[in-house]
Amino acid sequence: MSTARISPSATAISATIRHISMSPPSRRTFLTTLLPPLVIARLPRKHAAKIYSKASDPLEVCAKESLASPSKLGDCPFTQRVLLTLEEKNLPYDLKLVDLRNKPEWFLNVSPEGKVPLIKLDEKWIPDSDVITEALEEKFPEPSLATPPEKAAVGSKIFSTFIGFLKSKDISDGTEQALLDLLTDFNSYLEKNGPFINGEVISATDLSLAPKLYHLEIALGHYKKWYIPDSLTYVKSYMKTIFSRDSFIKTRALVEDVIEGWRSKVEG
Ligand SMILES: N[C@@H](CCC(=O)N[C@@H](CS)C(=O)NCC(=O)O)C(=O)O
Repeated sequence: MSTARISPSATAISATIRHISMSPPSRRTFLTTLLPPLVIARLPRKHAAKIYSKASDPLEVCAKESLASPSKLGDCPFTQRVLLTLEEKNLPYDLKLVDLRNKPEWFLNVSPEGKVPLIKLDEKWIPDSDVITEALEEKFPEPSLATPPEKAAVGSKIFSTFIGFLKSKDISDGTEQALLDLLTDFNSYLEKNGPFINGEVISATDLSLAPKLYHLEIALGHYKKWYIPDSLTYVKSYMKTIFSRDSFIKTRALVEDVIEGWRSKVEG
């Protein structure tokens, strides 16, 4: 009689952490495994550096767990920004989903502020999407996602202005107009400089802004029946283009999570 050995699943080991491997090993991971170090060392420096600068093991990322569907990715735009960066750089990663309503001890030990996203780089857990995306750009420079400094602040006030409008209970307090003005400026910017913030290529600033526009569209549509005017054609097509990229589809939050995530801001 034969016996089968069953290993406990990650879910069984921990109710609050779940691991989801999001990518197969990249081509360069394959190369580092296949090519002996001596061969890599003999390659022209440019190629050798590229091969060595790829993560061979999946990078560990802590992300918010969905409220609507446990064991799915939750609704954090800062986490999506980090995941989009990993996807666009073709870096493999393992997600550790954290229930933010019931933060596990191990998570609080590595994230003193108790916030996601968090990534493990060189054996250290690093918090904050600004710091993480900069570190990824430095460590894995290709393909480059760097936005030229003079364009890095484009659209940066849209998110806080959207929150002001979402929370507003007074229709004449100017928050709607403030958001409309910023979106109109962004539309003009894209008309002259688009289709992305840095022209023809997607870059870090798009990956920061797009998840926030996704939240804006869902939350304002749901709570205020407010939609970005069709006349802002460049903004509309910018969103459509980015929202339909594979990287975005793979890392976006569920609509019901986004709605639930903003409820306290609207009602509170
Ligand atoms: N500035 C941080 C903000 C991160 C942040 O606020 N994350 C939220 C989730 S979207 C969080 O972890 N909040 C803690 C909580 O809900 O308890 C970044 O850019 O990473």
